[in-house]
Amino acid sequence: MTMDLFEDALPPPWHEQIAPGAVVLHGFVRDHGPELLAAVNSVVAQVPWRHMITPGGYRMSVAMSWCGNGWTSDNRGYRYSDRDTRTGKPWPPIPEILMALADEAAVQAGFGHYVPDSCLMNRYDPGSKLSLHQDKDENDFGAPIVSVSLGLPAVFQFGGLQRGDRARRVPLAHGDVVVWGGPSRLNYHGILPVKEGYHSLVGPHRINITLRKAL
Ligand code: MD6
Ligand code: FE
Repeated sequence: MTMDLFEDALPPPWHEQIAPGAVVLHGFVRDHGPELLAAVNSVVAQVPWRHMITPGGYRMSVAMSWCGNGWTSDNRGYRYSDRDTRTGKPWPPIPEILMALADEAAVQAGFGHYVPDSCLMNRYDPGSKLSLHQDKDENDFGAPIVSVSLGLPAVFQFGGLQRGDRARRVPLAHGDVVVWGGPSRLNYHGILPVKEGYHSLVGPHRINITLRKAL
């Protein structure tokens, strides 16, 4: 007789390639939720969640915070900066646990050691979504992006280089990490509306953390 009945019904961590240069490390940080959430909260205490306005004038349903090089706006729109250009105050540094996670995930995914300089955080409440977009405001497309999912599950859409390309749907759960670069670095992607729910650690939210080389 085994003790299986007493264990979580979660599958063991596994790696899934979803496109050339894009790998999902399923369950990679599943056991580190409390520390990661503490790191998020320490940043949010300094850079409160905010709903950005898109270049087209729409308020995003996703709330954002950041550290390292974050967003700042001027009369030409948003851009990455190491500080809030309106106050001159630097954004908080990227917490050590997130720097370590980014490096380990990039190595596991085959990209080698990684030192990001930017960390964007997204909070999705039920119904929030992120429409198909490209991440192209970074200066270095040679570096991967490490993307961490916490809390409520969501469906990640992953398309091609043209907005109209067929997008596959990838379910992401609490603790999954996507590492993404190389030939699919500029592919369109998005998040379908998050379903109602309650996560025992995170509550009624999904939180996504992306670690990047922006400047
Ligand atoms: C999200 N992520 O998962 C949204 N972008 O909430 C992104 O838009 C994203 O996960 C670039 C690379 C990885 C990502
Ligand atoms: Fe993105």
